[in-house]
Amino acid sequence: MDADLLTIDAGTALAVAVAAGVRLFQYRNKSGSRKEVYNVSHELADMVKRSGGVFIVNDHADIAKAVDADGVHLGQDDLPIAYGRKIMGQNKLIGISTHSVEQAREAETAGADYIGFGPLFPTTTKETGPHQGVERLRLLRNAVMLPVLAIGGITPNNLAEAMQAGADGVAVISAVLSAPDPGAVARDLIKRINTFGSTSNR
Ligand code: 3NM
Repeated sequence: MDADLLTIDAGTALAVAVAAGVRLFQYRNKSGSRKEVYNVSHELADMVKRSGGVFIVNDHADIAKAVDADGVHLGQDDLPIAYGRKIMGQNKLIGISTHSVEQAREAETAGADYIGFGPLFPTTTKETGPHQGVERLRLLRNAVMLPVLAIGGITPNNLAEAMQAGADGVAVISAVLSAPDPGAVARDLIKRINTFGSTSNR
C-alpha cells in the first residue's frame, strides 16, 4: 500500500484488501513524516494481526519493530541487512529490493528472508531505471533460493508472465489502488496466482 497513491484512508483500503483475500501487506510512505508513518503503521499492524495476515513496514526498521510488524522491507540505499536484523531480531522478516542477480545473491548471503525484484514491467509509481523484463527474472530465479516477489507494473493481464518466469508471488500497488474497484482487482489477482503451484526449488 503506497501512501501517495491512496485516495481513501489507509485503514479503509486495508479493510477492502483483507476482504478480497490479500494476506501480505506492506505499508510504503515516502512523503509523510516519521510520526505519520508510525501512527498509520500502528493502526495497520493491529488490523492485519486481527485478520491473520502478515504486515511489513517499508524502509523503517525502528518503526516496524515499534509496532510489532512481522517485518521490514529495505531498499538498496537503506540500512544494511545485518543492522536491520539487529533491530528486528531473528524471528521477523527482512525483505530486500533487488535490481540485479548480484544484488539478489548479496541479499541471500546477508540473511534476507525474501527479495523483491523489479521493476519487472514499466511503472510510473517509482522512479526507476529501465524495466527488467521476464528473462532477467528467470535468470535471477535460478541464481538464488530465496522467495522472489516480482514488482513493478504488474496487473491481472501480465501476472502470468511473472509467475511463469519463476516469481513466488507479486507485489502490486497501482493496479489495485488506482482501480475503480480495488477489491475486484485484488480478487482477480489472487484467483490468477492460485492457478500457479509453487515454482520454487526450495
Ligand atoms: N519498487 P506498481 S518498482 C515500489 O523495482 C516499487 O524495486 C520497485 O508499483 C522495484 O505496482 C515499484 O504501481 C513500484 O508498478 C511498484
